[in-house]
Amino acid sequence: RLSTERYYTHEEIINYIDDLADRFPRRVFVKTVGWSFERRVLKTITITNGDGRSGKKVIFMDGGFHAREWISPAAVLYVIDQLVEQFEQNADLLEDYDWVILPLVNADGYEHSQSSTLSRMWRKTRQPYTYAGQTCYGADPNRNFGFHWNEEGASSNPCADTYAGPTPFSEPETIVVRDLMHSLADRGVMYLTIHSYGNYILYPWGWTSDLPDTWEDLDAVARTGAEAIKAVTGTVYTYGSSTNVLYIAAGASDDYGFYAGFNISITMELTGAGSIGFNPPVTRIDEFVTETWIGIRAMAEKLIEIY
Ligand code: 0X9
Ligand code: ZN
Repeated sequence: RLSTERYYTHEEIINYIDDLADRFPRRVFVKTVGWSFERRVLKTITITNGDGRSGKKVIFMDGGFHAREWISPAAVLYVIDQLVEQFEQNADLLEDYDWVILPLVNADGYEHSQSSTLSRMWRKTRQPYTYAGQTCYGADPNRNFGFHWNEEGASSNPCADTYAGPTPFSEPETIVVRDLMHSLADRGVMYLTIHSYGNYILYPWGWTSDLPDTWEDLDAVARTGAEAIKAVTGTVYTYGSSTNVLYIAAGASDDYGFYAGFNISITMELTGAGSIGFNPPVTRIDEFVTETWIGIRAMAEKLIEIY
């Protein structure tokens, strides 16, 4: 069973989903979707109710874009655990929807941030970029998507934490997410990407302060998630468009997913504040991932009601 008492390594995350596919061969499918720059394997887990019906609508979720946001892959694994191991309680979420989940996008950065306390706050990927005789590592995967790329809230400096990369999709990891989005787009109803921290439920746009035409649906889903969490744990999540409630930042995956055809696209910034920040103590992982699940479950239920 999944442990919420420690943070997993990349290898443990892969082993965990591979093991579920072995144990639940009718309901769970694991697929290699690519490799990171340093050749770590990237795998998705597809969770179904096992009825064999193909062409269902899809919820696509990912985690671990930013290396230091360790609670993100932990929360995504907990969602996987609920949908697979607690299937009976969650069968309604899998009746007309399949869930496709990529638990760890930035495998290289994540491993780097676990390698020493000096690297604990690493954010980006690990591909080296040399500029004016200086080598710096990585692009910000959440500034690397090819939609209004590098327009606002991103940097052209390879040494900056929000480096957009030399070109859109310069990182193998963002190519993997882009290609998954396009391959799922005709069935894709919701894209959920899990970050930390700050307690936000964000929807497009993040490249402009304008709202999409369908902002009321986006707002209804986000509000449902925030209200569910508030009701159960008391934690207050702020919801709204990325630009309007957080800051403007172009080239992120949420805007790209919405542009690619997902009706609902949400970035969740999980709990972690003050001295906890990016580093929730292992004793609180369980509390934060169960809280996240309450919000995600409520948003999925709302989605199923609307679409
Ligand atoms: O800046 C980001 O990439 C996200 N915040 S984080 O602290 N996890 O780095 C927010 C992204 C919100 N979405 C857009 N701006 N499109
Ligand atoms: Zn992040």
